Amino acid sequence: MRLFFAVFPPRPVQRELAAAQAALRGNWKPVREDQIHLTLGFLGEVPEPELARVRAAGRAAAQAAPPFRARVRGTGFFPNEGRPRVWFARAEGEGFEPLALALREALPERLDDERGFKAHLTLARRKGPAPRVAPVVFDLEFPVEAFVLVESRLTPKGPTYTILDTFSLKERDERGKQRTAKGAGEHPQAD
Ligand code: 2AM
Repeated sequence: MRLFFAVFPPRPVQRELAAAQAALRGNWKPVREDQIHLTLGFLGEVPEPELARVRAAGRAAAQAAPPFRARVRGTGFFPNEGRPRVWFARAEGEGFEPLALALREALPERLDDERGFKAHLTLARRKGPAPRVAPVVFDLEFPVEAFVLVESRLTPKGPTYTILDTFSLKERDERGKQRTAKGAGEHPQAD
């Protein structure tokens, strides 16, 4: 089974990100709106007997960061602007790196991508000749309270994703608890 760990933004955020895909011209393949996500770790093909270990790694990594807020502001290209293959929205958030690192430490033989972790949400993949897309500025924010383990099945119509497990991020200390306690919140939940 082909597996990856990811954070899925809420639907309204996915909708705004997908709206930017209208600017694509040529052979760019947009990511389907409800599949827009941020990969914390791509495991590739994993034999089924290893699944329990992968789930355990997810549970352990969920301790690496309390809930946090993610921000999405701008776009970029992988591997570079000159020969773009992936068009993405850059994500920031204090928990992304610790979570990706904790997963990598728990599953070093599966998550040893030497390119390093770059928090991003892929918006489109280039399949042939296509012009670059002008930079887009977003003003998006969303709470990250969990990440998921996803099974991806590749089909001629595109991938299908099945969520196998959800790992909630937990507040760990008194300070953290106060931050989200009713009435003491710095971040009113308007969304
Ligand atoms: P991407 O968004 O940068 O393309 C599922 O395929 C997810 O795993 C994608 O979001 C993809 O990241 C990520 N991924 C990382 N390495 C991959 C690889 N070698 N092959 C396919 N997907 C990979």
